[in-house]
Amino acid sequence: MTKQRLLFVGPPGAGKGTQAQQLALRHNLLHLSTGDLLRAEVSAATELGLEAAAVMARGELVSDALVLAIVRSRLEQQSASLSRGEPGPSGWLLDGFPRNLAQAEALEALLSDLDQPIDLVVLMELDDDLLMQRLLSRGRADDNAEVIRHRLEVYRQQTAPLIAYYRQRQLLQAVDAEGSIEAIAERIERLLA
Ligand code: B4P
Repeated sequence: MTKQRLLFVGPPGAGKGTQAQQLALRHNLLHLSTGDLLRAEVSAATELGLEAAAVMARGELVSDALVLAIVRSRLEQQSASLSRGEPGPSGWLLDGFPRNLAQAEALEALLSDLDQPIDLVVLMELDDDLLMQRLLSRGRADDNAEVIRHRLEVYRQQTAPLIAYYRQRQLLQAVDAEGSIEAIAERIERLLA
């Protein structure tokens, strides 16, 4: 059976969101992007959004408690709906979460409660120069050279340790994230079989 509980990890701009969205559609997976969920809270000007906005604009990580609460409620909802026999995706794809070891450990505990182990962690790898180019041309509010440099630094310090964490658990597969969107999608598909 195809792997259906997936994490996408990689530096900002590697294309996690781009690939995750398409893959989730192709395989009918629940797509949870913590970046998108946070941006939705910011646009709706909720209390949570107001708290997250300034942190995101600086290129730093929003608090673990806040992000965890969002992911936990979505995964618990899906699990409850599945156990009631309701139609809907049975697998999921977490994009941009976890982003540090504390989040990874909290996720491990949550997934053990739900009895839903991770099948695969996809690491998208790309050079800093290309990351910078892609993000500058995307032009989101947090995509300016100074903030991008800071996000790359935060990635190296806080997120990159996840590579060893998941490699040790034999879950990690790296993908070259340079090339066309279609070529990268094919590389990822090969890992799912
Ligand atoms: P995210 O929303 O996760 O975004 P990202 O890492 O910047 O981008 P991604 O890798 O998804 O790239 P994309 O597909 O868009 O994070 C934003 C912020 O949210 C963080 O800085 C943080 O503050 C907060 N946050 C999120 N999750 C958190 C967590 N768990 N804990 C704490 N804080 C959290 O692609 C980038 C660009 O490249 C796009 O323009 C795309 O069109 C282009 N592109 C994609 N693939 C391409 C290809 N093959 N060739 C050319 N261009 C390509």
